[in-house]
Amino acid sequence: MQKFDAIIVGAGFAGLRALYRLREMGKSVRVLEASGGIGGVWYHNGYPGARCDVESYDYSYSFSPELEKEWRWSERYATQPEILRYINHVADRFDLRKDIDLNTRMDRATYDEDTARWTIETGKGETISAQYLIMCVGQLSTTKAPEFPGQDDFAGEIIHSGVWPDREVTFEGKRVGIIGTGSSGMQMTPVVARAADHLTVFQRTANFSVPAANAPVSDEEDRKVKANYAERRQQALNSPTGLGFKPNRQSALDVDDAEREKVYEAAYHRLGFGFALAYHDILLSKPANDTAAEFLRRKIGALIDDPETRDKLVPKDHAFAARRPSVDSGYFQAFNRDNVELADIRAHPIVEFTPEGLRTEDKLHKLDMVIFATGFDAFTGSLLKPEIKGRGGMQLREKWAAGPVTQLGIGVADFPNLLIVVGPGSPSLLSNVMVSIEEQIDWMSDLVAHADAQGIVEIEAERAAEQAWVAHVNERAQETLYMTAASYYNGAEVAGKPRVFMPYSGGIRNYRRILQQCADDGYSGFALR
Ligand code: N01
Repeated sequence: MQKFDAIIVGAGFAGLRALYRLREMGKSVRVLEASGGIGGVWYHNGYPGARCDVESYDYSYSFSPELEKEWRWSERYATQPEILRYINHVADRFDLRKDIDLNTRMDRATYDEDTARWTIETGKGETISAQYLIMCVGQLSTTKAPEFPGQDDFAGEIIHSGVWPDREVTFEGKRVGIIGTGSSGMQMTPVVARAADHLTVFQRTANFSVPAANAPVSDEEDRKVKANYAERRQQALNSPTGLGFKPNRQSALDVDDAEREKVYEAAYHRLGFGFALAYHDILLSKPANDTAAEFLRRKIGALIDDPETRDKLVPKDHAFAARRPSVDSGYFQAFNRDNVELADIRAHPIVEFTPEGLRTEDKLHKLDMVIFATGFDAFTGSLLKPEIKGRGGMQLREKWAAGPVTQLGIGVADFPNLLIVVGPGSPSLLSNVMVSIEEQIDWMSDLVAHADAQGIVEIEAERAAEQAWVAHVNERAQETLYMTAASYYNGAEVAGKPRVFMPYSGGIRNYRRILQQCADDGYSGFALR
């Protein structure tokens, strides 16, 4: 049996960062990656128009000033191919590939209480022993797709945005349908619209979106960012969501209409996702939120020519950002094209596939290709896919049957030496995930170093601490508007999933303070043996 200090599951941004750090500490490490390449979600989400909606300079590693200096982002919001090039560059530059096993899925991990080690079984039939099992499997990496009657009889092609095929997909001369209007559907719509003969977008819920205001990065801008990079990183660490600009601390209700309009107008044209931070209480107070939502409804409405289409596309049924808003590049404008049609499947649901296309309650949509942009089993999907057995054979699936339970989003009682990166209970998808990844991995590595120095072989979350943390995560969520909408933040995206709030909504800065306090208190809430 092969033996390592740590097995890392997943070779996305988190997995590579964990590998780099642990190797730096002199640990023997292996990364198991189920797919044929590195990059995690950026490997799989190669759909047209895929790009990051966090600015490139913020959505990048901060651990190496040399890397920061030498990498040149070409656009303010990087496309998926550019991000994939970046992570491949990182892997080569730091010689990470030699410790990554591609096409190797972890099927099972079993904790051995006598040796305080995990026994890991892979899809290749290997058995590996490791002291630490570090899950870097991503929050949006297990796709979900509805199954409609007649799907197998469809004569055309069906593709999911989250497992985009590794070959050229063309739309020319085709009638294409996109199901889903989250970030993926909204990003691909304008690109597919330009190429396809005809595009039908099947919308169940109208979603808020803010323009990306994407642009090429000039040499001067690049120089400017790099000259103050450390400051920008610090800013992100001290912000609620890990974005590199100063959030407004004012209430939207403390200013007059004209002033508010001015602030929203500036944020709308510049901040993208950061529009939600235009005032500090947009996600805390419904009246404050109403001002932002009303502004955006006006903006969105003004982009759409046809009144009936406009009425369907303007979101009305949830508070702005209570569900994840999108950052788009011409989504709403795409519906002004003659070849683009909106199918309101809230009013007329999809009934079935036929060999010719999709039948909704009101008509048959003839299609050559259907793209499912229907999202993911978020937060827990990929953590619960393998069989993970802790103390006494307890399964993580059993332990989390009523929703994920963690200490600080990192450790789980009865699952010693299991460490989760950007999992449920951490700021995760409510933050610039790159900031969260680096923060958590550095903290975990310090914990491991502390354990080593003290001769400790087993790190385990304490049950009481775990319960207190879950209660705190819920309390913080109750202070916000997140629970007023059904979304993947609260388990509504998968039928039968526990309806609990998954991420920590207290912000990056608070979370950092809590982690620091925990470390200062000798890693309180973790039993170290
Ligand atoms: O998935 P989603 P996504 N019948 O869950 C609809 C990140 N991301 O892949 O809202 C019909 O947001 C569903 O309808 P409804 C980002 O965090 C980042 O778009 O449930 N429709 C919804 O419209 C994002 O939030 C980037 O009523 C069905 C859509 O499918 C997350 O990934 C880019 C349906 C799913 O939307 C997920 O985005 C892309 C059904 N049975 C994504 N089931 C970046 O830029 C679902 N839908 C970094």
